[in-house]
Amino acid sequence: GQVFRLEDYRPSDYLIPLTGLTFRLSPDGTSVVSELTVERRSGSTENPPLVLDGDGLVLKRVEIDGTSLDPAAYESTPDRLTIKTPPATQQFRVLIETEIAPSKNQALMGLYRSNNVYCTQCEAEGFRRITYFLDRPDILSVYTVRIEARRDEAPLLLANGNPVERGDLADGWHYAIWHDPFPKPSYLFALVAGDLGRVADSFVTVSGREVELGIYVEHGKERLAAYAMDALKRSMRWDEEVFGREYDLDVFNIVAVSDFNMGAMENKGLNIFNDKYVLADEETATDTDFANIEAIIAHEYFHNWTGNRITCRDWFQLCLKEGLTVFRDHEFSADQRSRSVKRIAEVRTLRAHQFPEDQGPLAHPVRPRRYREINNFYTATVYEKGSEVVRMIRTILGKATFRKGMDLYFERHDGEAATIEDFLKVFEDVSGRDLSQFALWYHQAGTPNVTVAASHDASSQQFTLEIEQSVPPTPSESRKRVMHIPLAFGLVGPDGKDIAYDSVEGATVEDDVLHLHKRRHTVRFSGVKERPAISLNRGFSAPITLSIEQSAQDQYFLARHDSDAFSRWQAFNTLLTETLISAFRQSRGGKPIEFSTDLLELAGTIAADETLEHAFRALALTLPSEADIAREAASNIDPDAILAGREALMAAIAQANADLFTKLYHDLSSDGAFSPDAASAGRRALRNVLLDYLSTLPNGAALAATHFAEATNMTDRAAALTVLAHRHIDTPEAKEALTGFEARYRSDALVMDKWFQIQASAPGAGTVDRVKKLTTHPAFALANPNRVRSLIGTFATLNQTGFHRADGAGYEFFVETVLSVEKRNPQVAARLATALRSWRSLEPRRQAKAREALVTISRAENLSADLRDIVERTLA
Ligand code: HT7
Ligand code: ZN
Repeated sequence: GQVFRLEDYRPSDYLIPLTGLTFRLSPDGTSVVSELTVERRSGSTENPPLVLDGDGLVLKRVEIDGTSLDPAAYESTPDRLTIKTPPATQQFRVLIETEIAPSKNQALMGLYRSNNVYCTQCEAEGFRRITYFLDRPDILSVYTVRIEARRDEAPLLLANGNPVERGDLADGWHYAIWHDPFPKPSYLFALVAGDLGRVADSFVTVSGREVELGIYVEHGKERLAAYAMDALKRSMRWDEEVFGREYDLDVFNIVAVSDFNMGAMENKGLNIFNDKYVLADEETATDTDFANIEAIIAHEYFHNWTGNRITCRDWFQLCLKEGLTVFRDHEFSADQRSRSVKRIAEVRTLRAHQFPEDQGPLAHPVRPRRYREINNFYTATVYEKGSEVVRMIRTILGKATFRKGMDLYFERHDGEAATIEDFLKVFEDVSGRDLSQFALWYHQAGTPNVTVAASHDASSQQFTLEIEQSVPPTPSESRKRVMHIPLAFGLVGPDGKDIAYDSVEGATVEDDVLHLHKRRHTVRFSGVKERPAISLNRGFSAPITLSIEQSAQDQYFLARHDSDAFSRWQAFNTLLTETLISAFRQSRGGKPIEFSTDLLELAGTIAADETLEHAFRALALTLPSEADIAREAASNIDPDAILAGREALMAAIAQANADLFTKLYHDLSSDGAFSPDAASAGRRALRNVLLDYLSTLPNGAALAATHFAEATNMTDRAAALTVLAHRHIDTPEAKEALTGFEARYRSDALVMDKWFQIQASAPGAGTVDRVKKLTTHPAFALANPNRVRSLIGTFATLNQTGFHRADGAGYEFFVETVLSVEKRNPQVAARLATALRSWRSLEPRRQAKAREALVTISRAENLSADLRDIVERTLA
């Protein structure tokens, strides 16, 4: 396949200032007439061929300036239309008619059908599956779109921008015209046509303009969009208040569809969502679902400024919109909920998804320099690490200067297709700082390691840190440069308060942030009478791995007393992780597993500490996952031994705190009405974590069965079902709960996804066969990405013991499934295949089986570019 390189970027010879599109919609034969105003790039006196992108298109006709084009004057293939000698005028008009078949489109890119609704997905390169175009993000055009459809089939006709006109046509057809005044790249084009229910509301912007809001869902599901609508209005207000960004069209529409490759899409004025991220009520959605809906509604809305008004020059700049918009949605959720709890959750996600990517064969810089398939670069690195990089800019500049930089960014680049260099430049300009070393965070792949040794000298009252950074090699980048790492810190005194020091030398310190610019630093704090405990990387100020030589005593102390909530969580989590790694090694060596009573007691202290938020306590008590343990242990991984060690620690903590946990569990039962707010969700989270512990004790299955039977919301019901299916699968209680759940929700696809997920993640050798059998369940469909992700994706990413079964049965099933998904939807298949990326850290026997699986995929016939790219990089 072709390799695209950042350094090969050239502006296009032609621009398309205006685009008119007319769709005559029919499932098997939709006509698309595109009328383009094409312009030569200013200053250019030549008229080179006009080469338009296509993808599987059928061309019907071409006209230039109103005259049909002689077939000798152009060349067309399904993937390209070349107009050999365009008119020599500065501007000319091109008319192109193509025919497409939305009903046959199973890749869900371009124009397709989901539940009989016509919808589009154009990012990254889907527009070329609709019509020939300069399908690249630096070609900004003003679109006018006319949609024609049968009124009975599609009473609703939506496109980007503002509605202009609608009316009837002959033979039961009708039309609507939409105009989007803001120039946009083709990847933001969208159209929806069908028969949907509507939830209407309105929003008055800060300057007093009224915006009509609409959320469109399947008929009968309108009630389930109430939470999403509320989240939308909160997002709109927040962006005004925190970033000074006002909405700019008369309408803002969101459509929920059930077949969607990703979470949602920020098309200008017409966001299209995976219905999983719109529909919710307490009966069907968990607290995590509510939080995700809030975050994704906000994320897509925030793209209106970061992505749409200012877009990307090319796809190498993807993090310009994605990292920044993730940062904005993180800040929004932090303001709506608990900031410290949100931060802990973010870091857990980063470590679970981005660290393994950065530390494995698929590692790439936040701004990659090359790609073969852009769809494979919508990654945790671009999104989550991209957000962390923006957060570091704010840490370095301070909040006020950061905001000035953002204001300048919007002022300077509105209406443009920008680059990471443009983004960094605004912050250099407002701060007067040189960010060239900092820019390595965008250009250099890999997670930096920072090692720290601390020492105190009472006689000279000096506290010294020996700090060293290193970035491990990553594919095609063996030598790494030294990075600027901002580490927020505190020196914690015996009373738990941060102590003051007289002066510091050896590194720059500003506002309790230590700035590392060199490979090694010796940092000396003077005027430090007593040896403090060092709390480093507070709030996770830099996305690094940190190893500090620290006594267990200090770690316990920080876990009890650090004033920074994140670091307090981190200290306890580090204690747990170290314990679990040694438990894993003991279990692998066939030794009995023992735990320190201090640790078991501390778990009880945290659980009962009323000064801590419920959600914080729930997060602290959630043991590192099997995948977390595997990642931290790094090599020679045996998932069975990891599971055994983790289960042993669960049980030991539960036994040591049985009475306390039982009492807390009962005290936390809810009496009032359901609310999805963060405080109520926190109570449920803590109670459900306690259930998990208590279910390891005698009568655990009965307790979980009662929890299940008495649940009045999906959060509690799913938590109980998980405990039953994961820890007590062979009991009658588990069987009854699984059947009861299935009977109750059989016709609700999104809830059935949870039923698939819970079973697919059940540990143990038996799960492979159960998952295989579930692929024939009537609620399962290989063509639907949500179903595939729930059953197959969950099995491959959240089931360490099942997927990595020692005999390779998990892999065999996986390979077969990935290859059948690929036939319809290469993008979803490629993403599934990334589940094998950490194969080299497995113990030798599993490693060989995993490699065999990858090789089998790589040898399949007619492998898609998407899947080939992932598999070849994973094996390299
Ligand atoms: N910007 C959106 C990306 C997206 C996407 C990319 C490739 C294929 C399908 C897709 N659907 C959505 C999502 C976002 O970050 O907001
Ligand atoms: Zn995004």
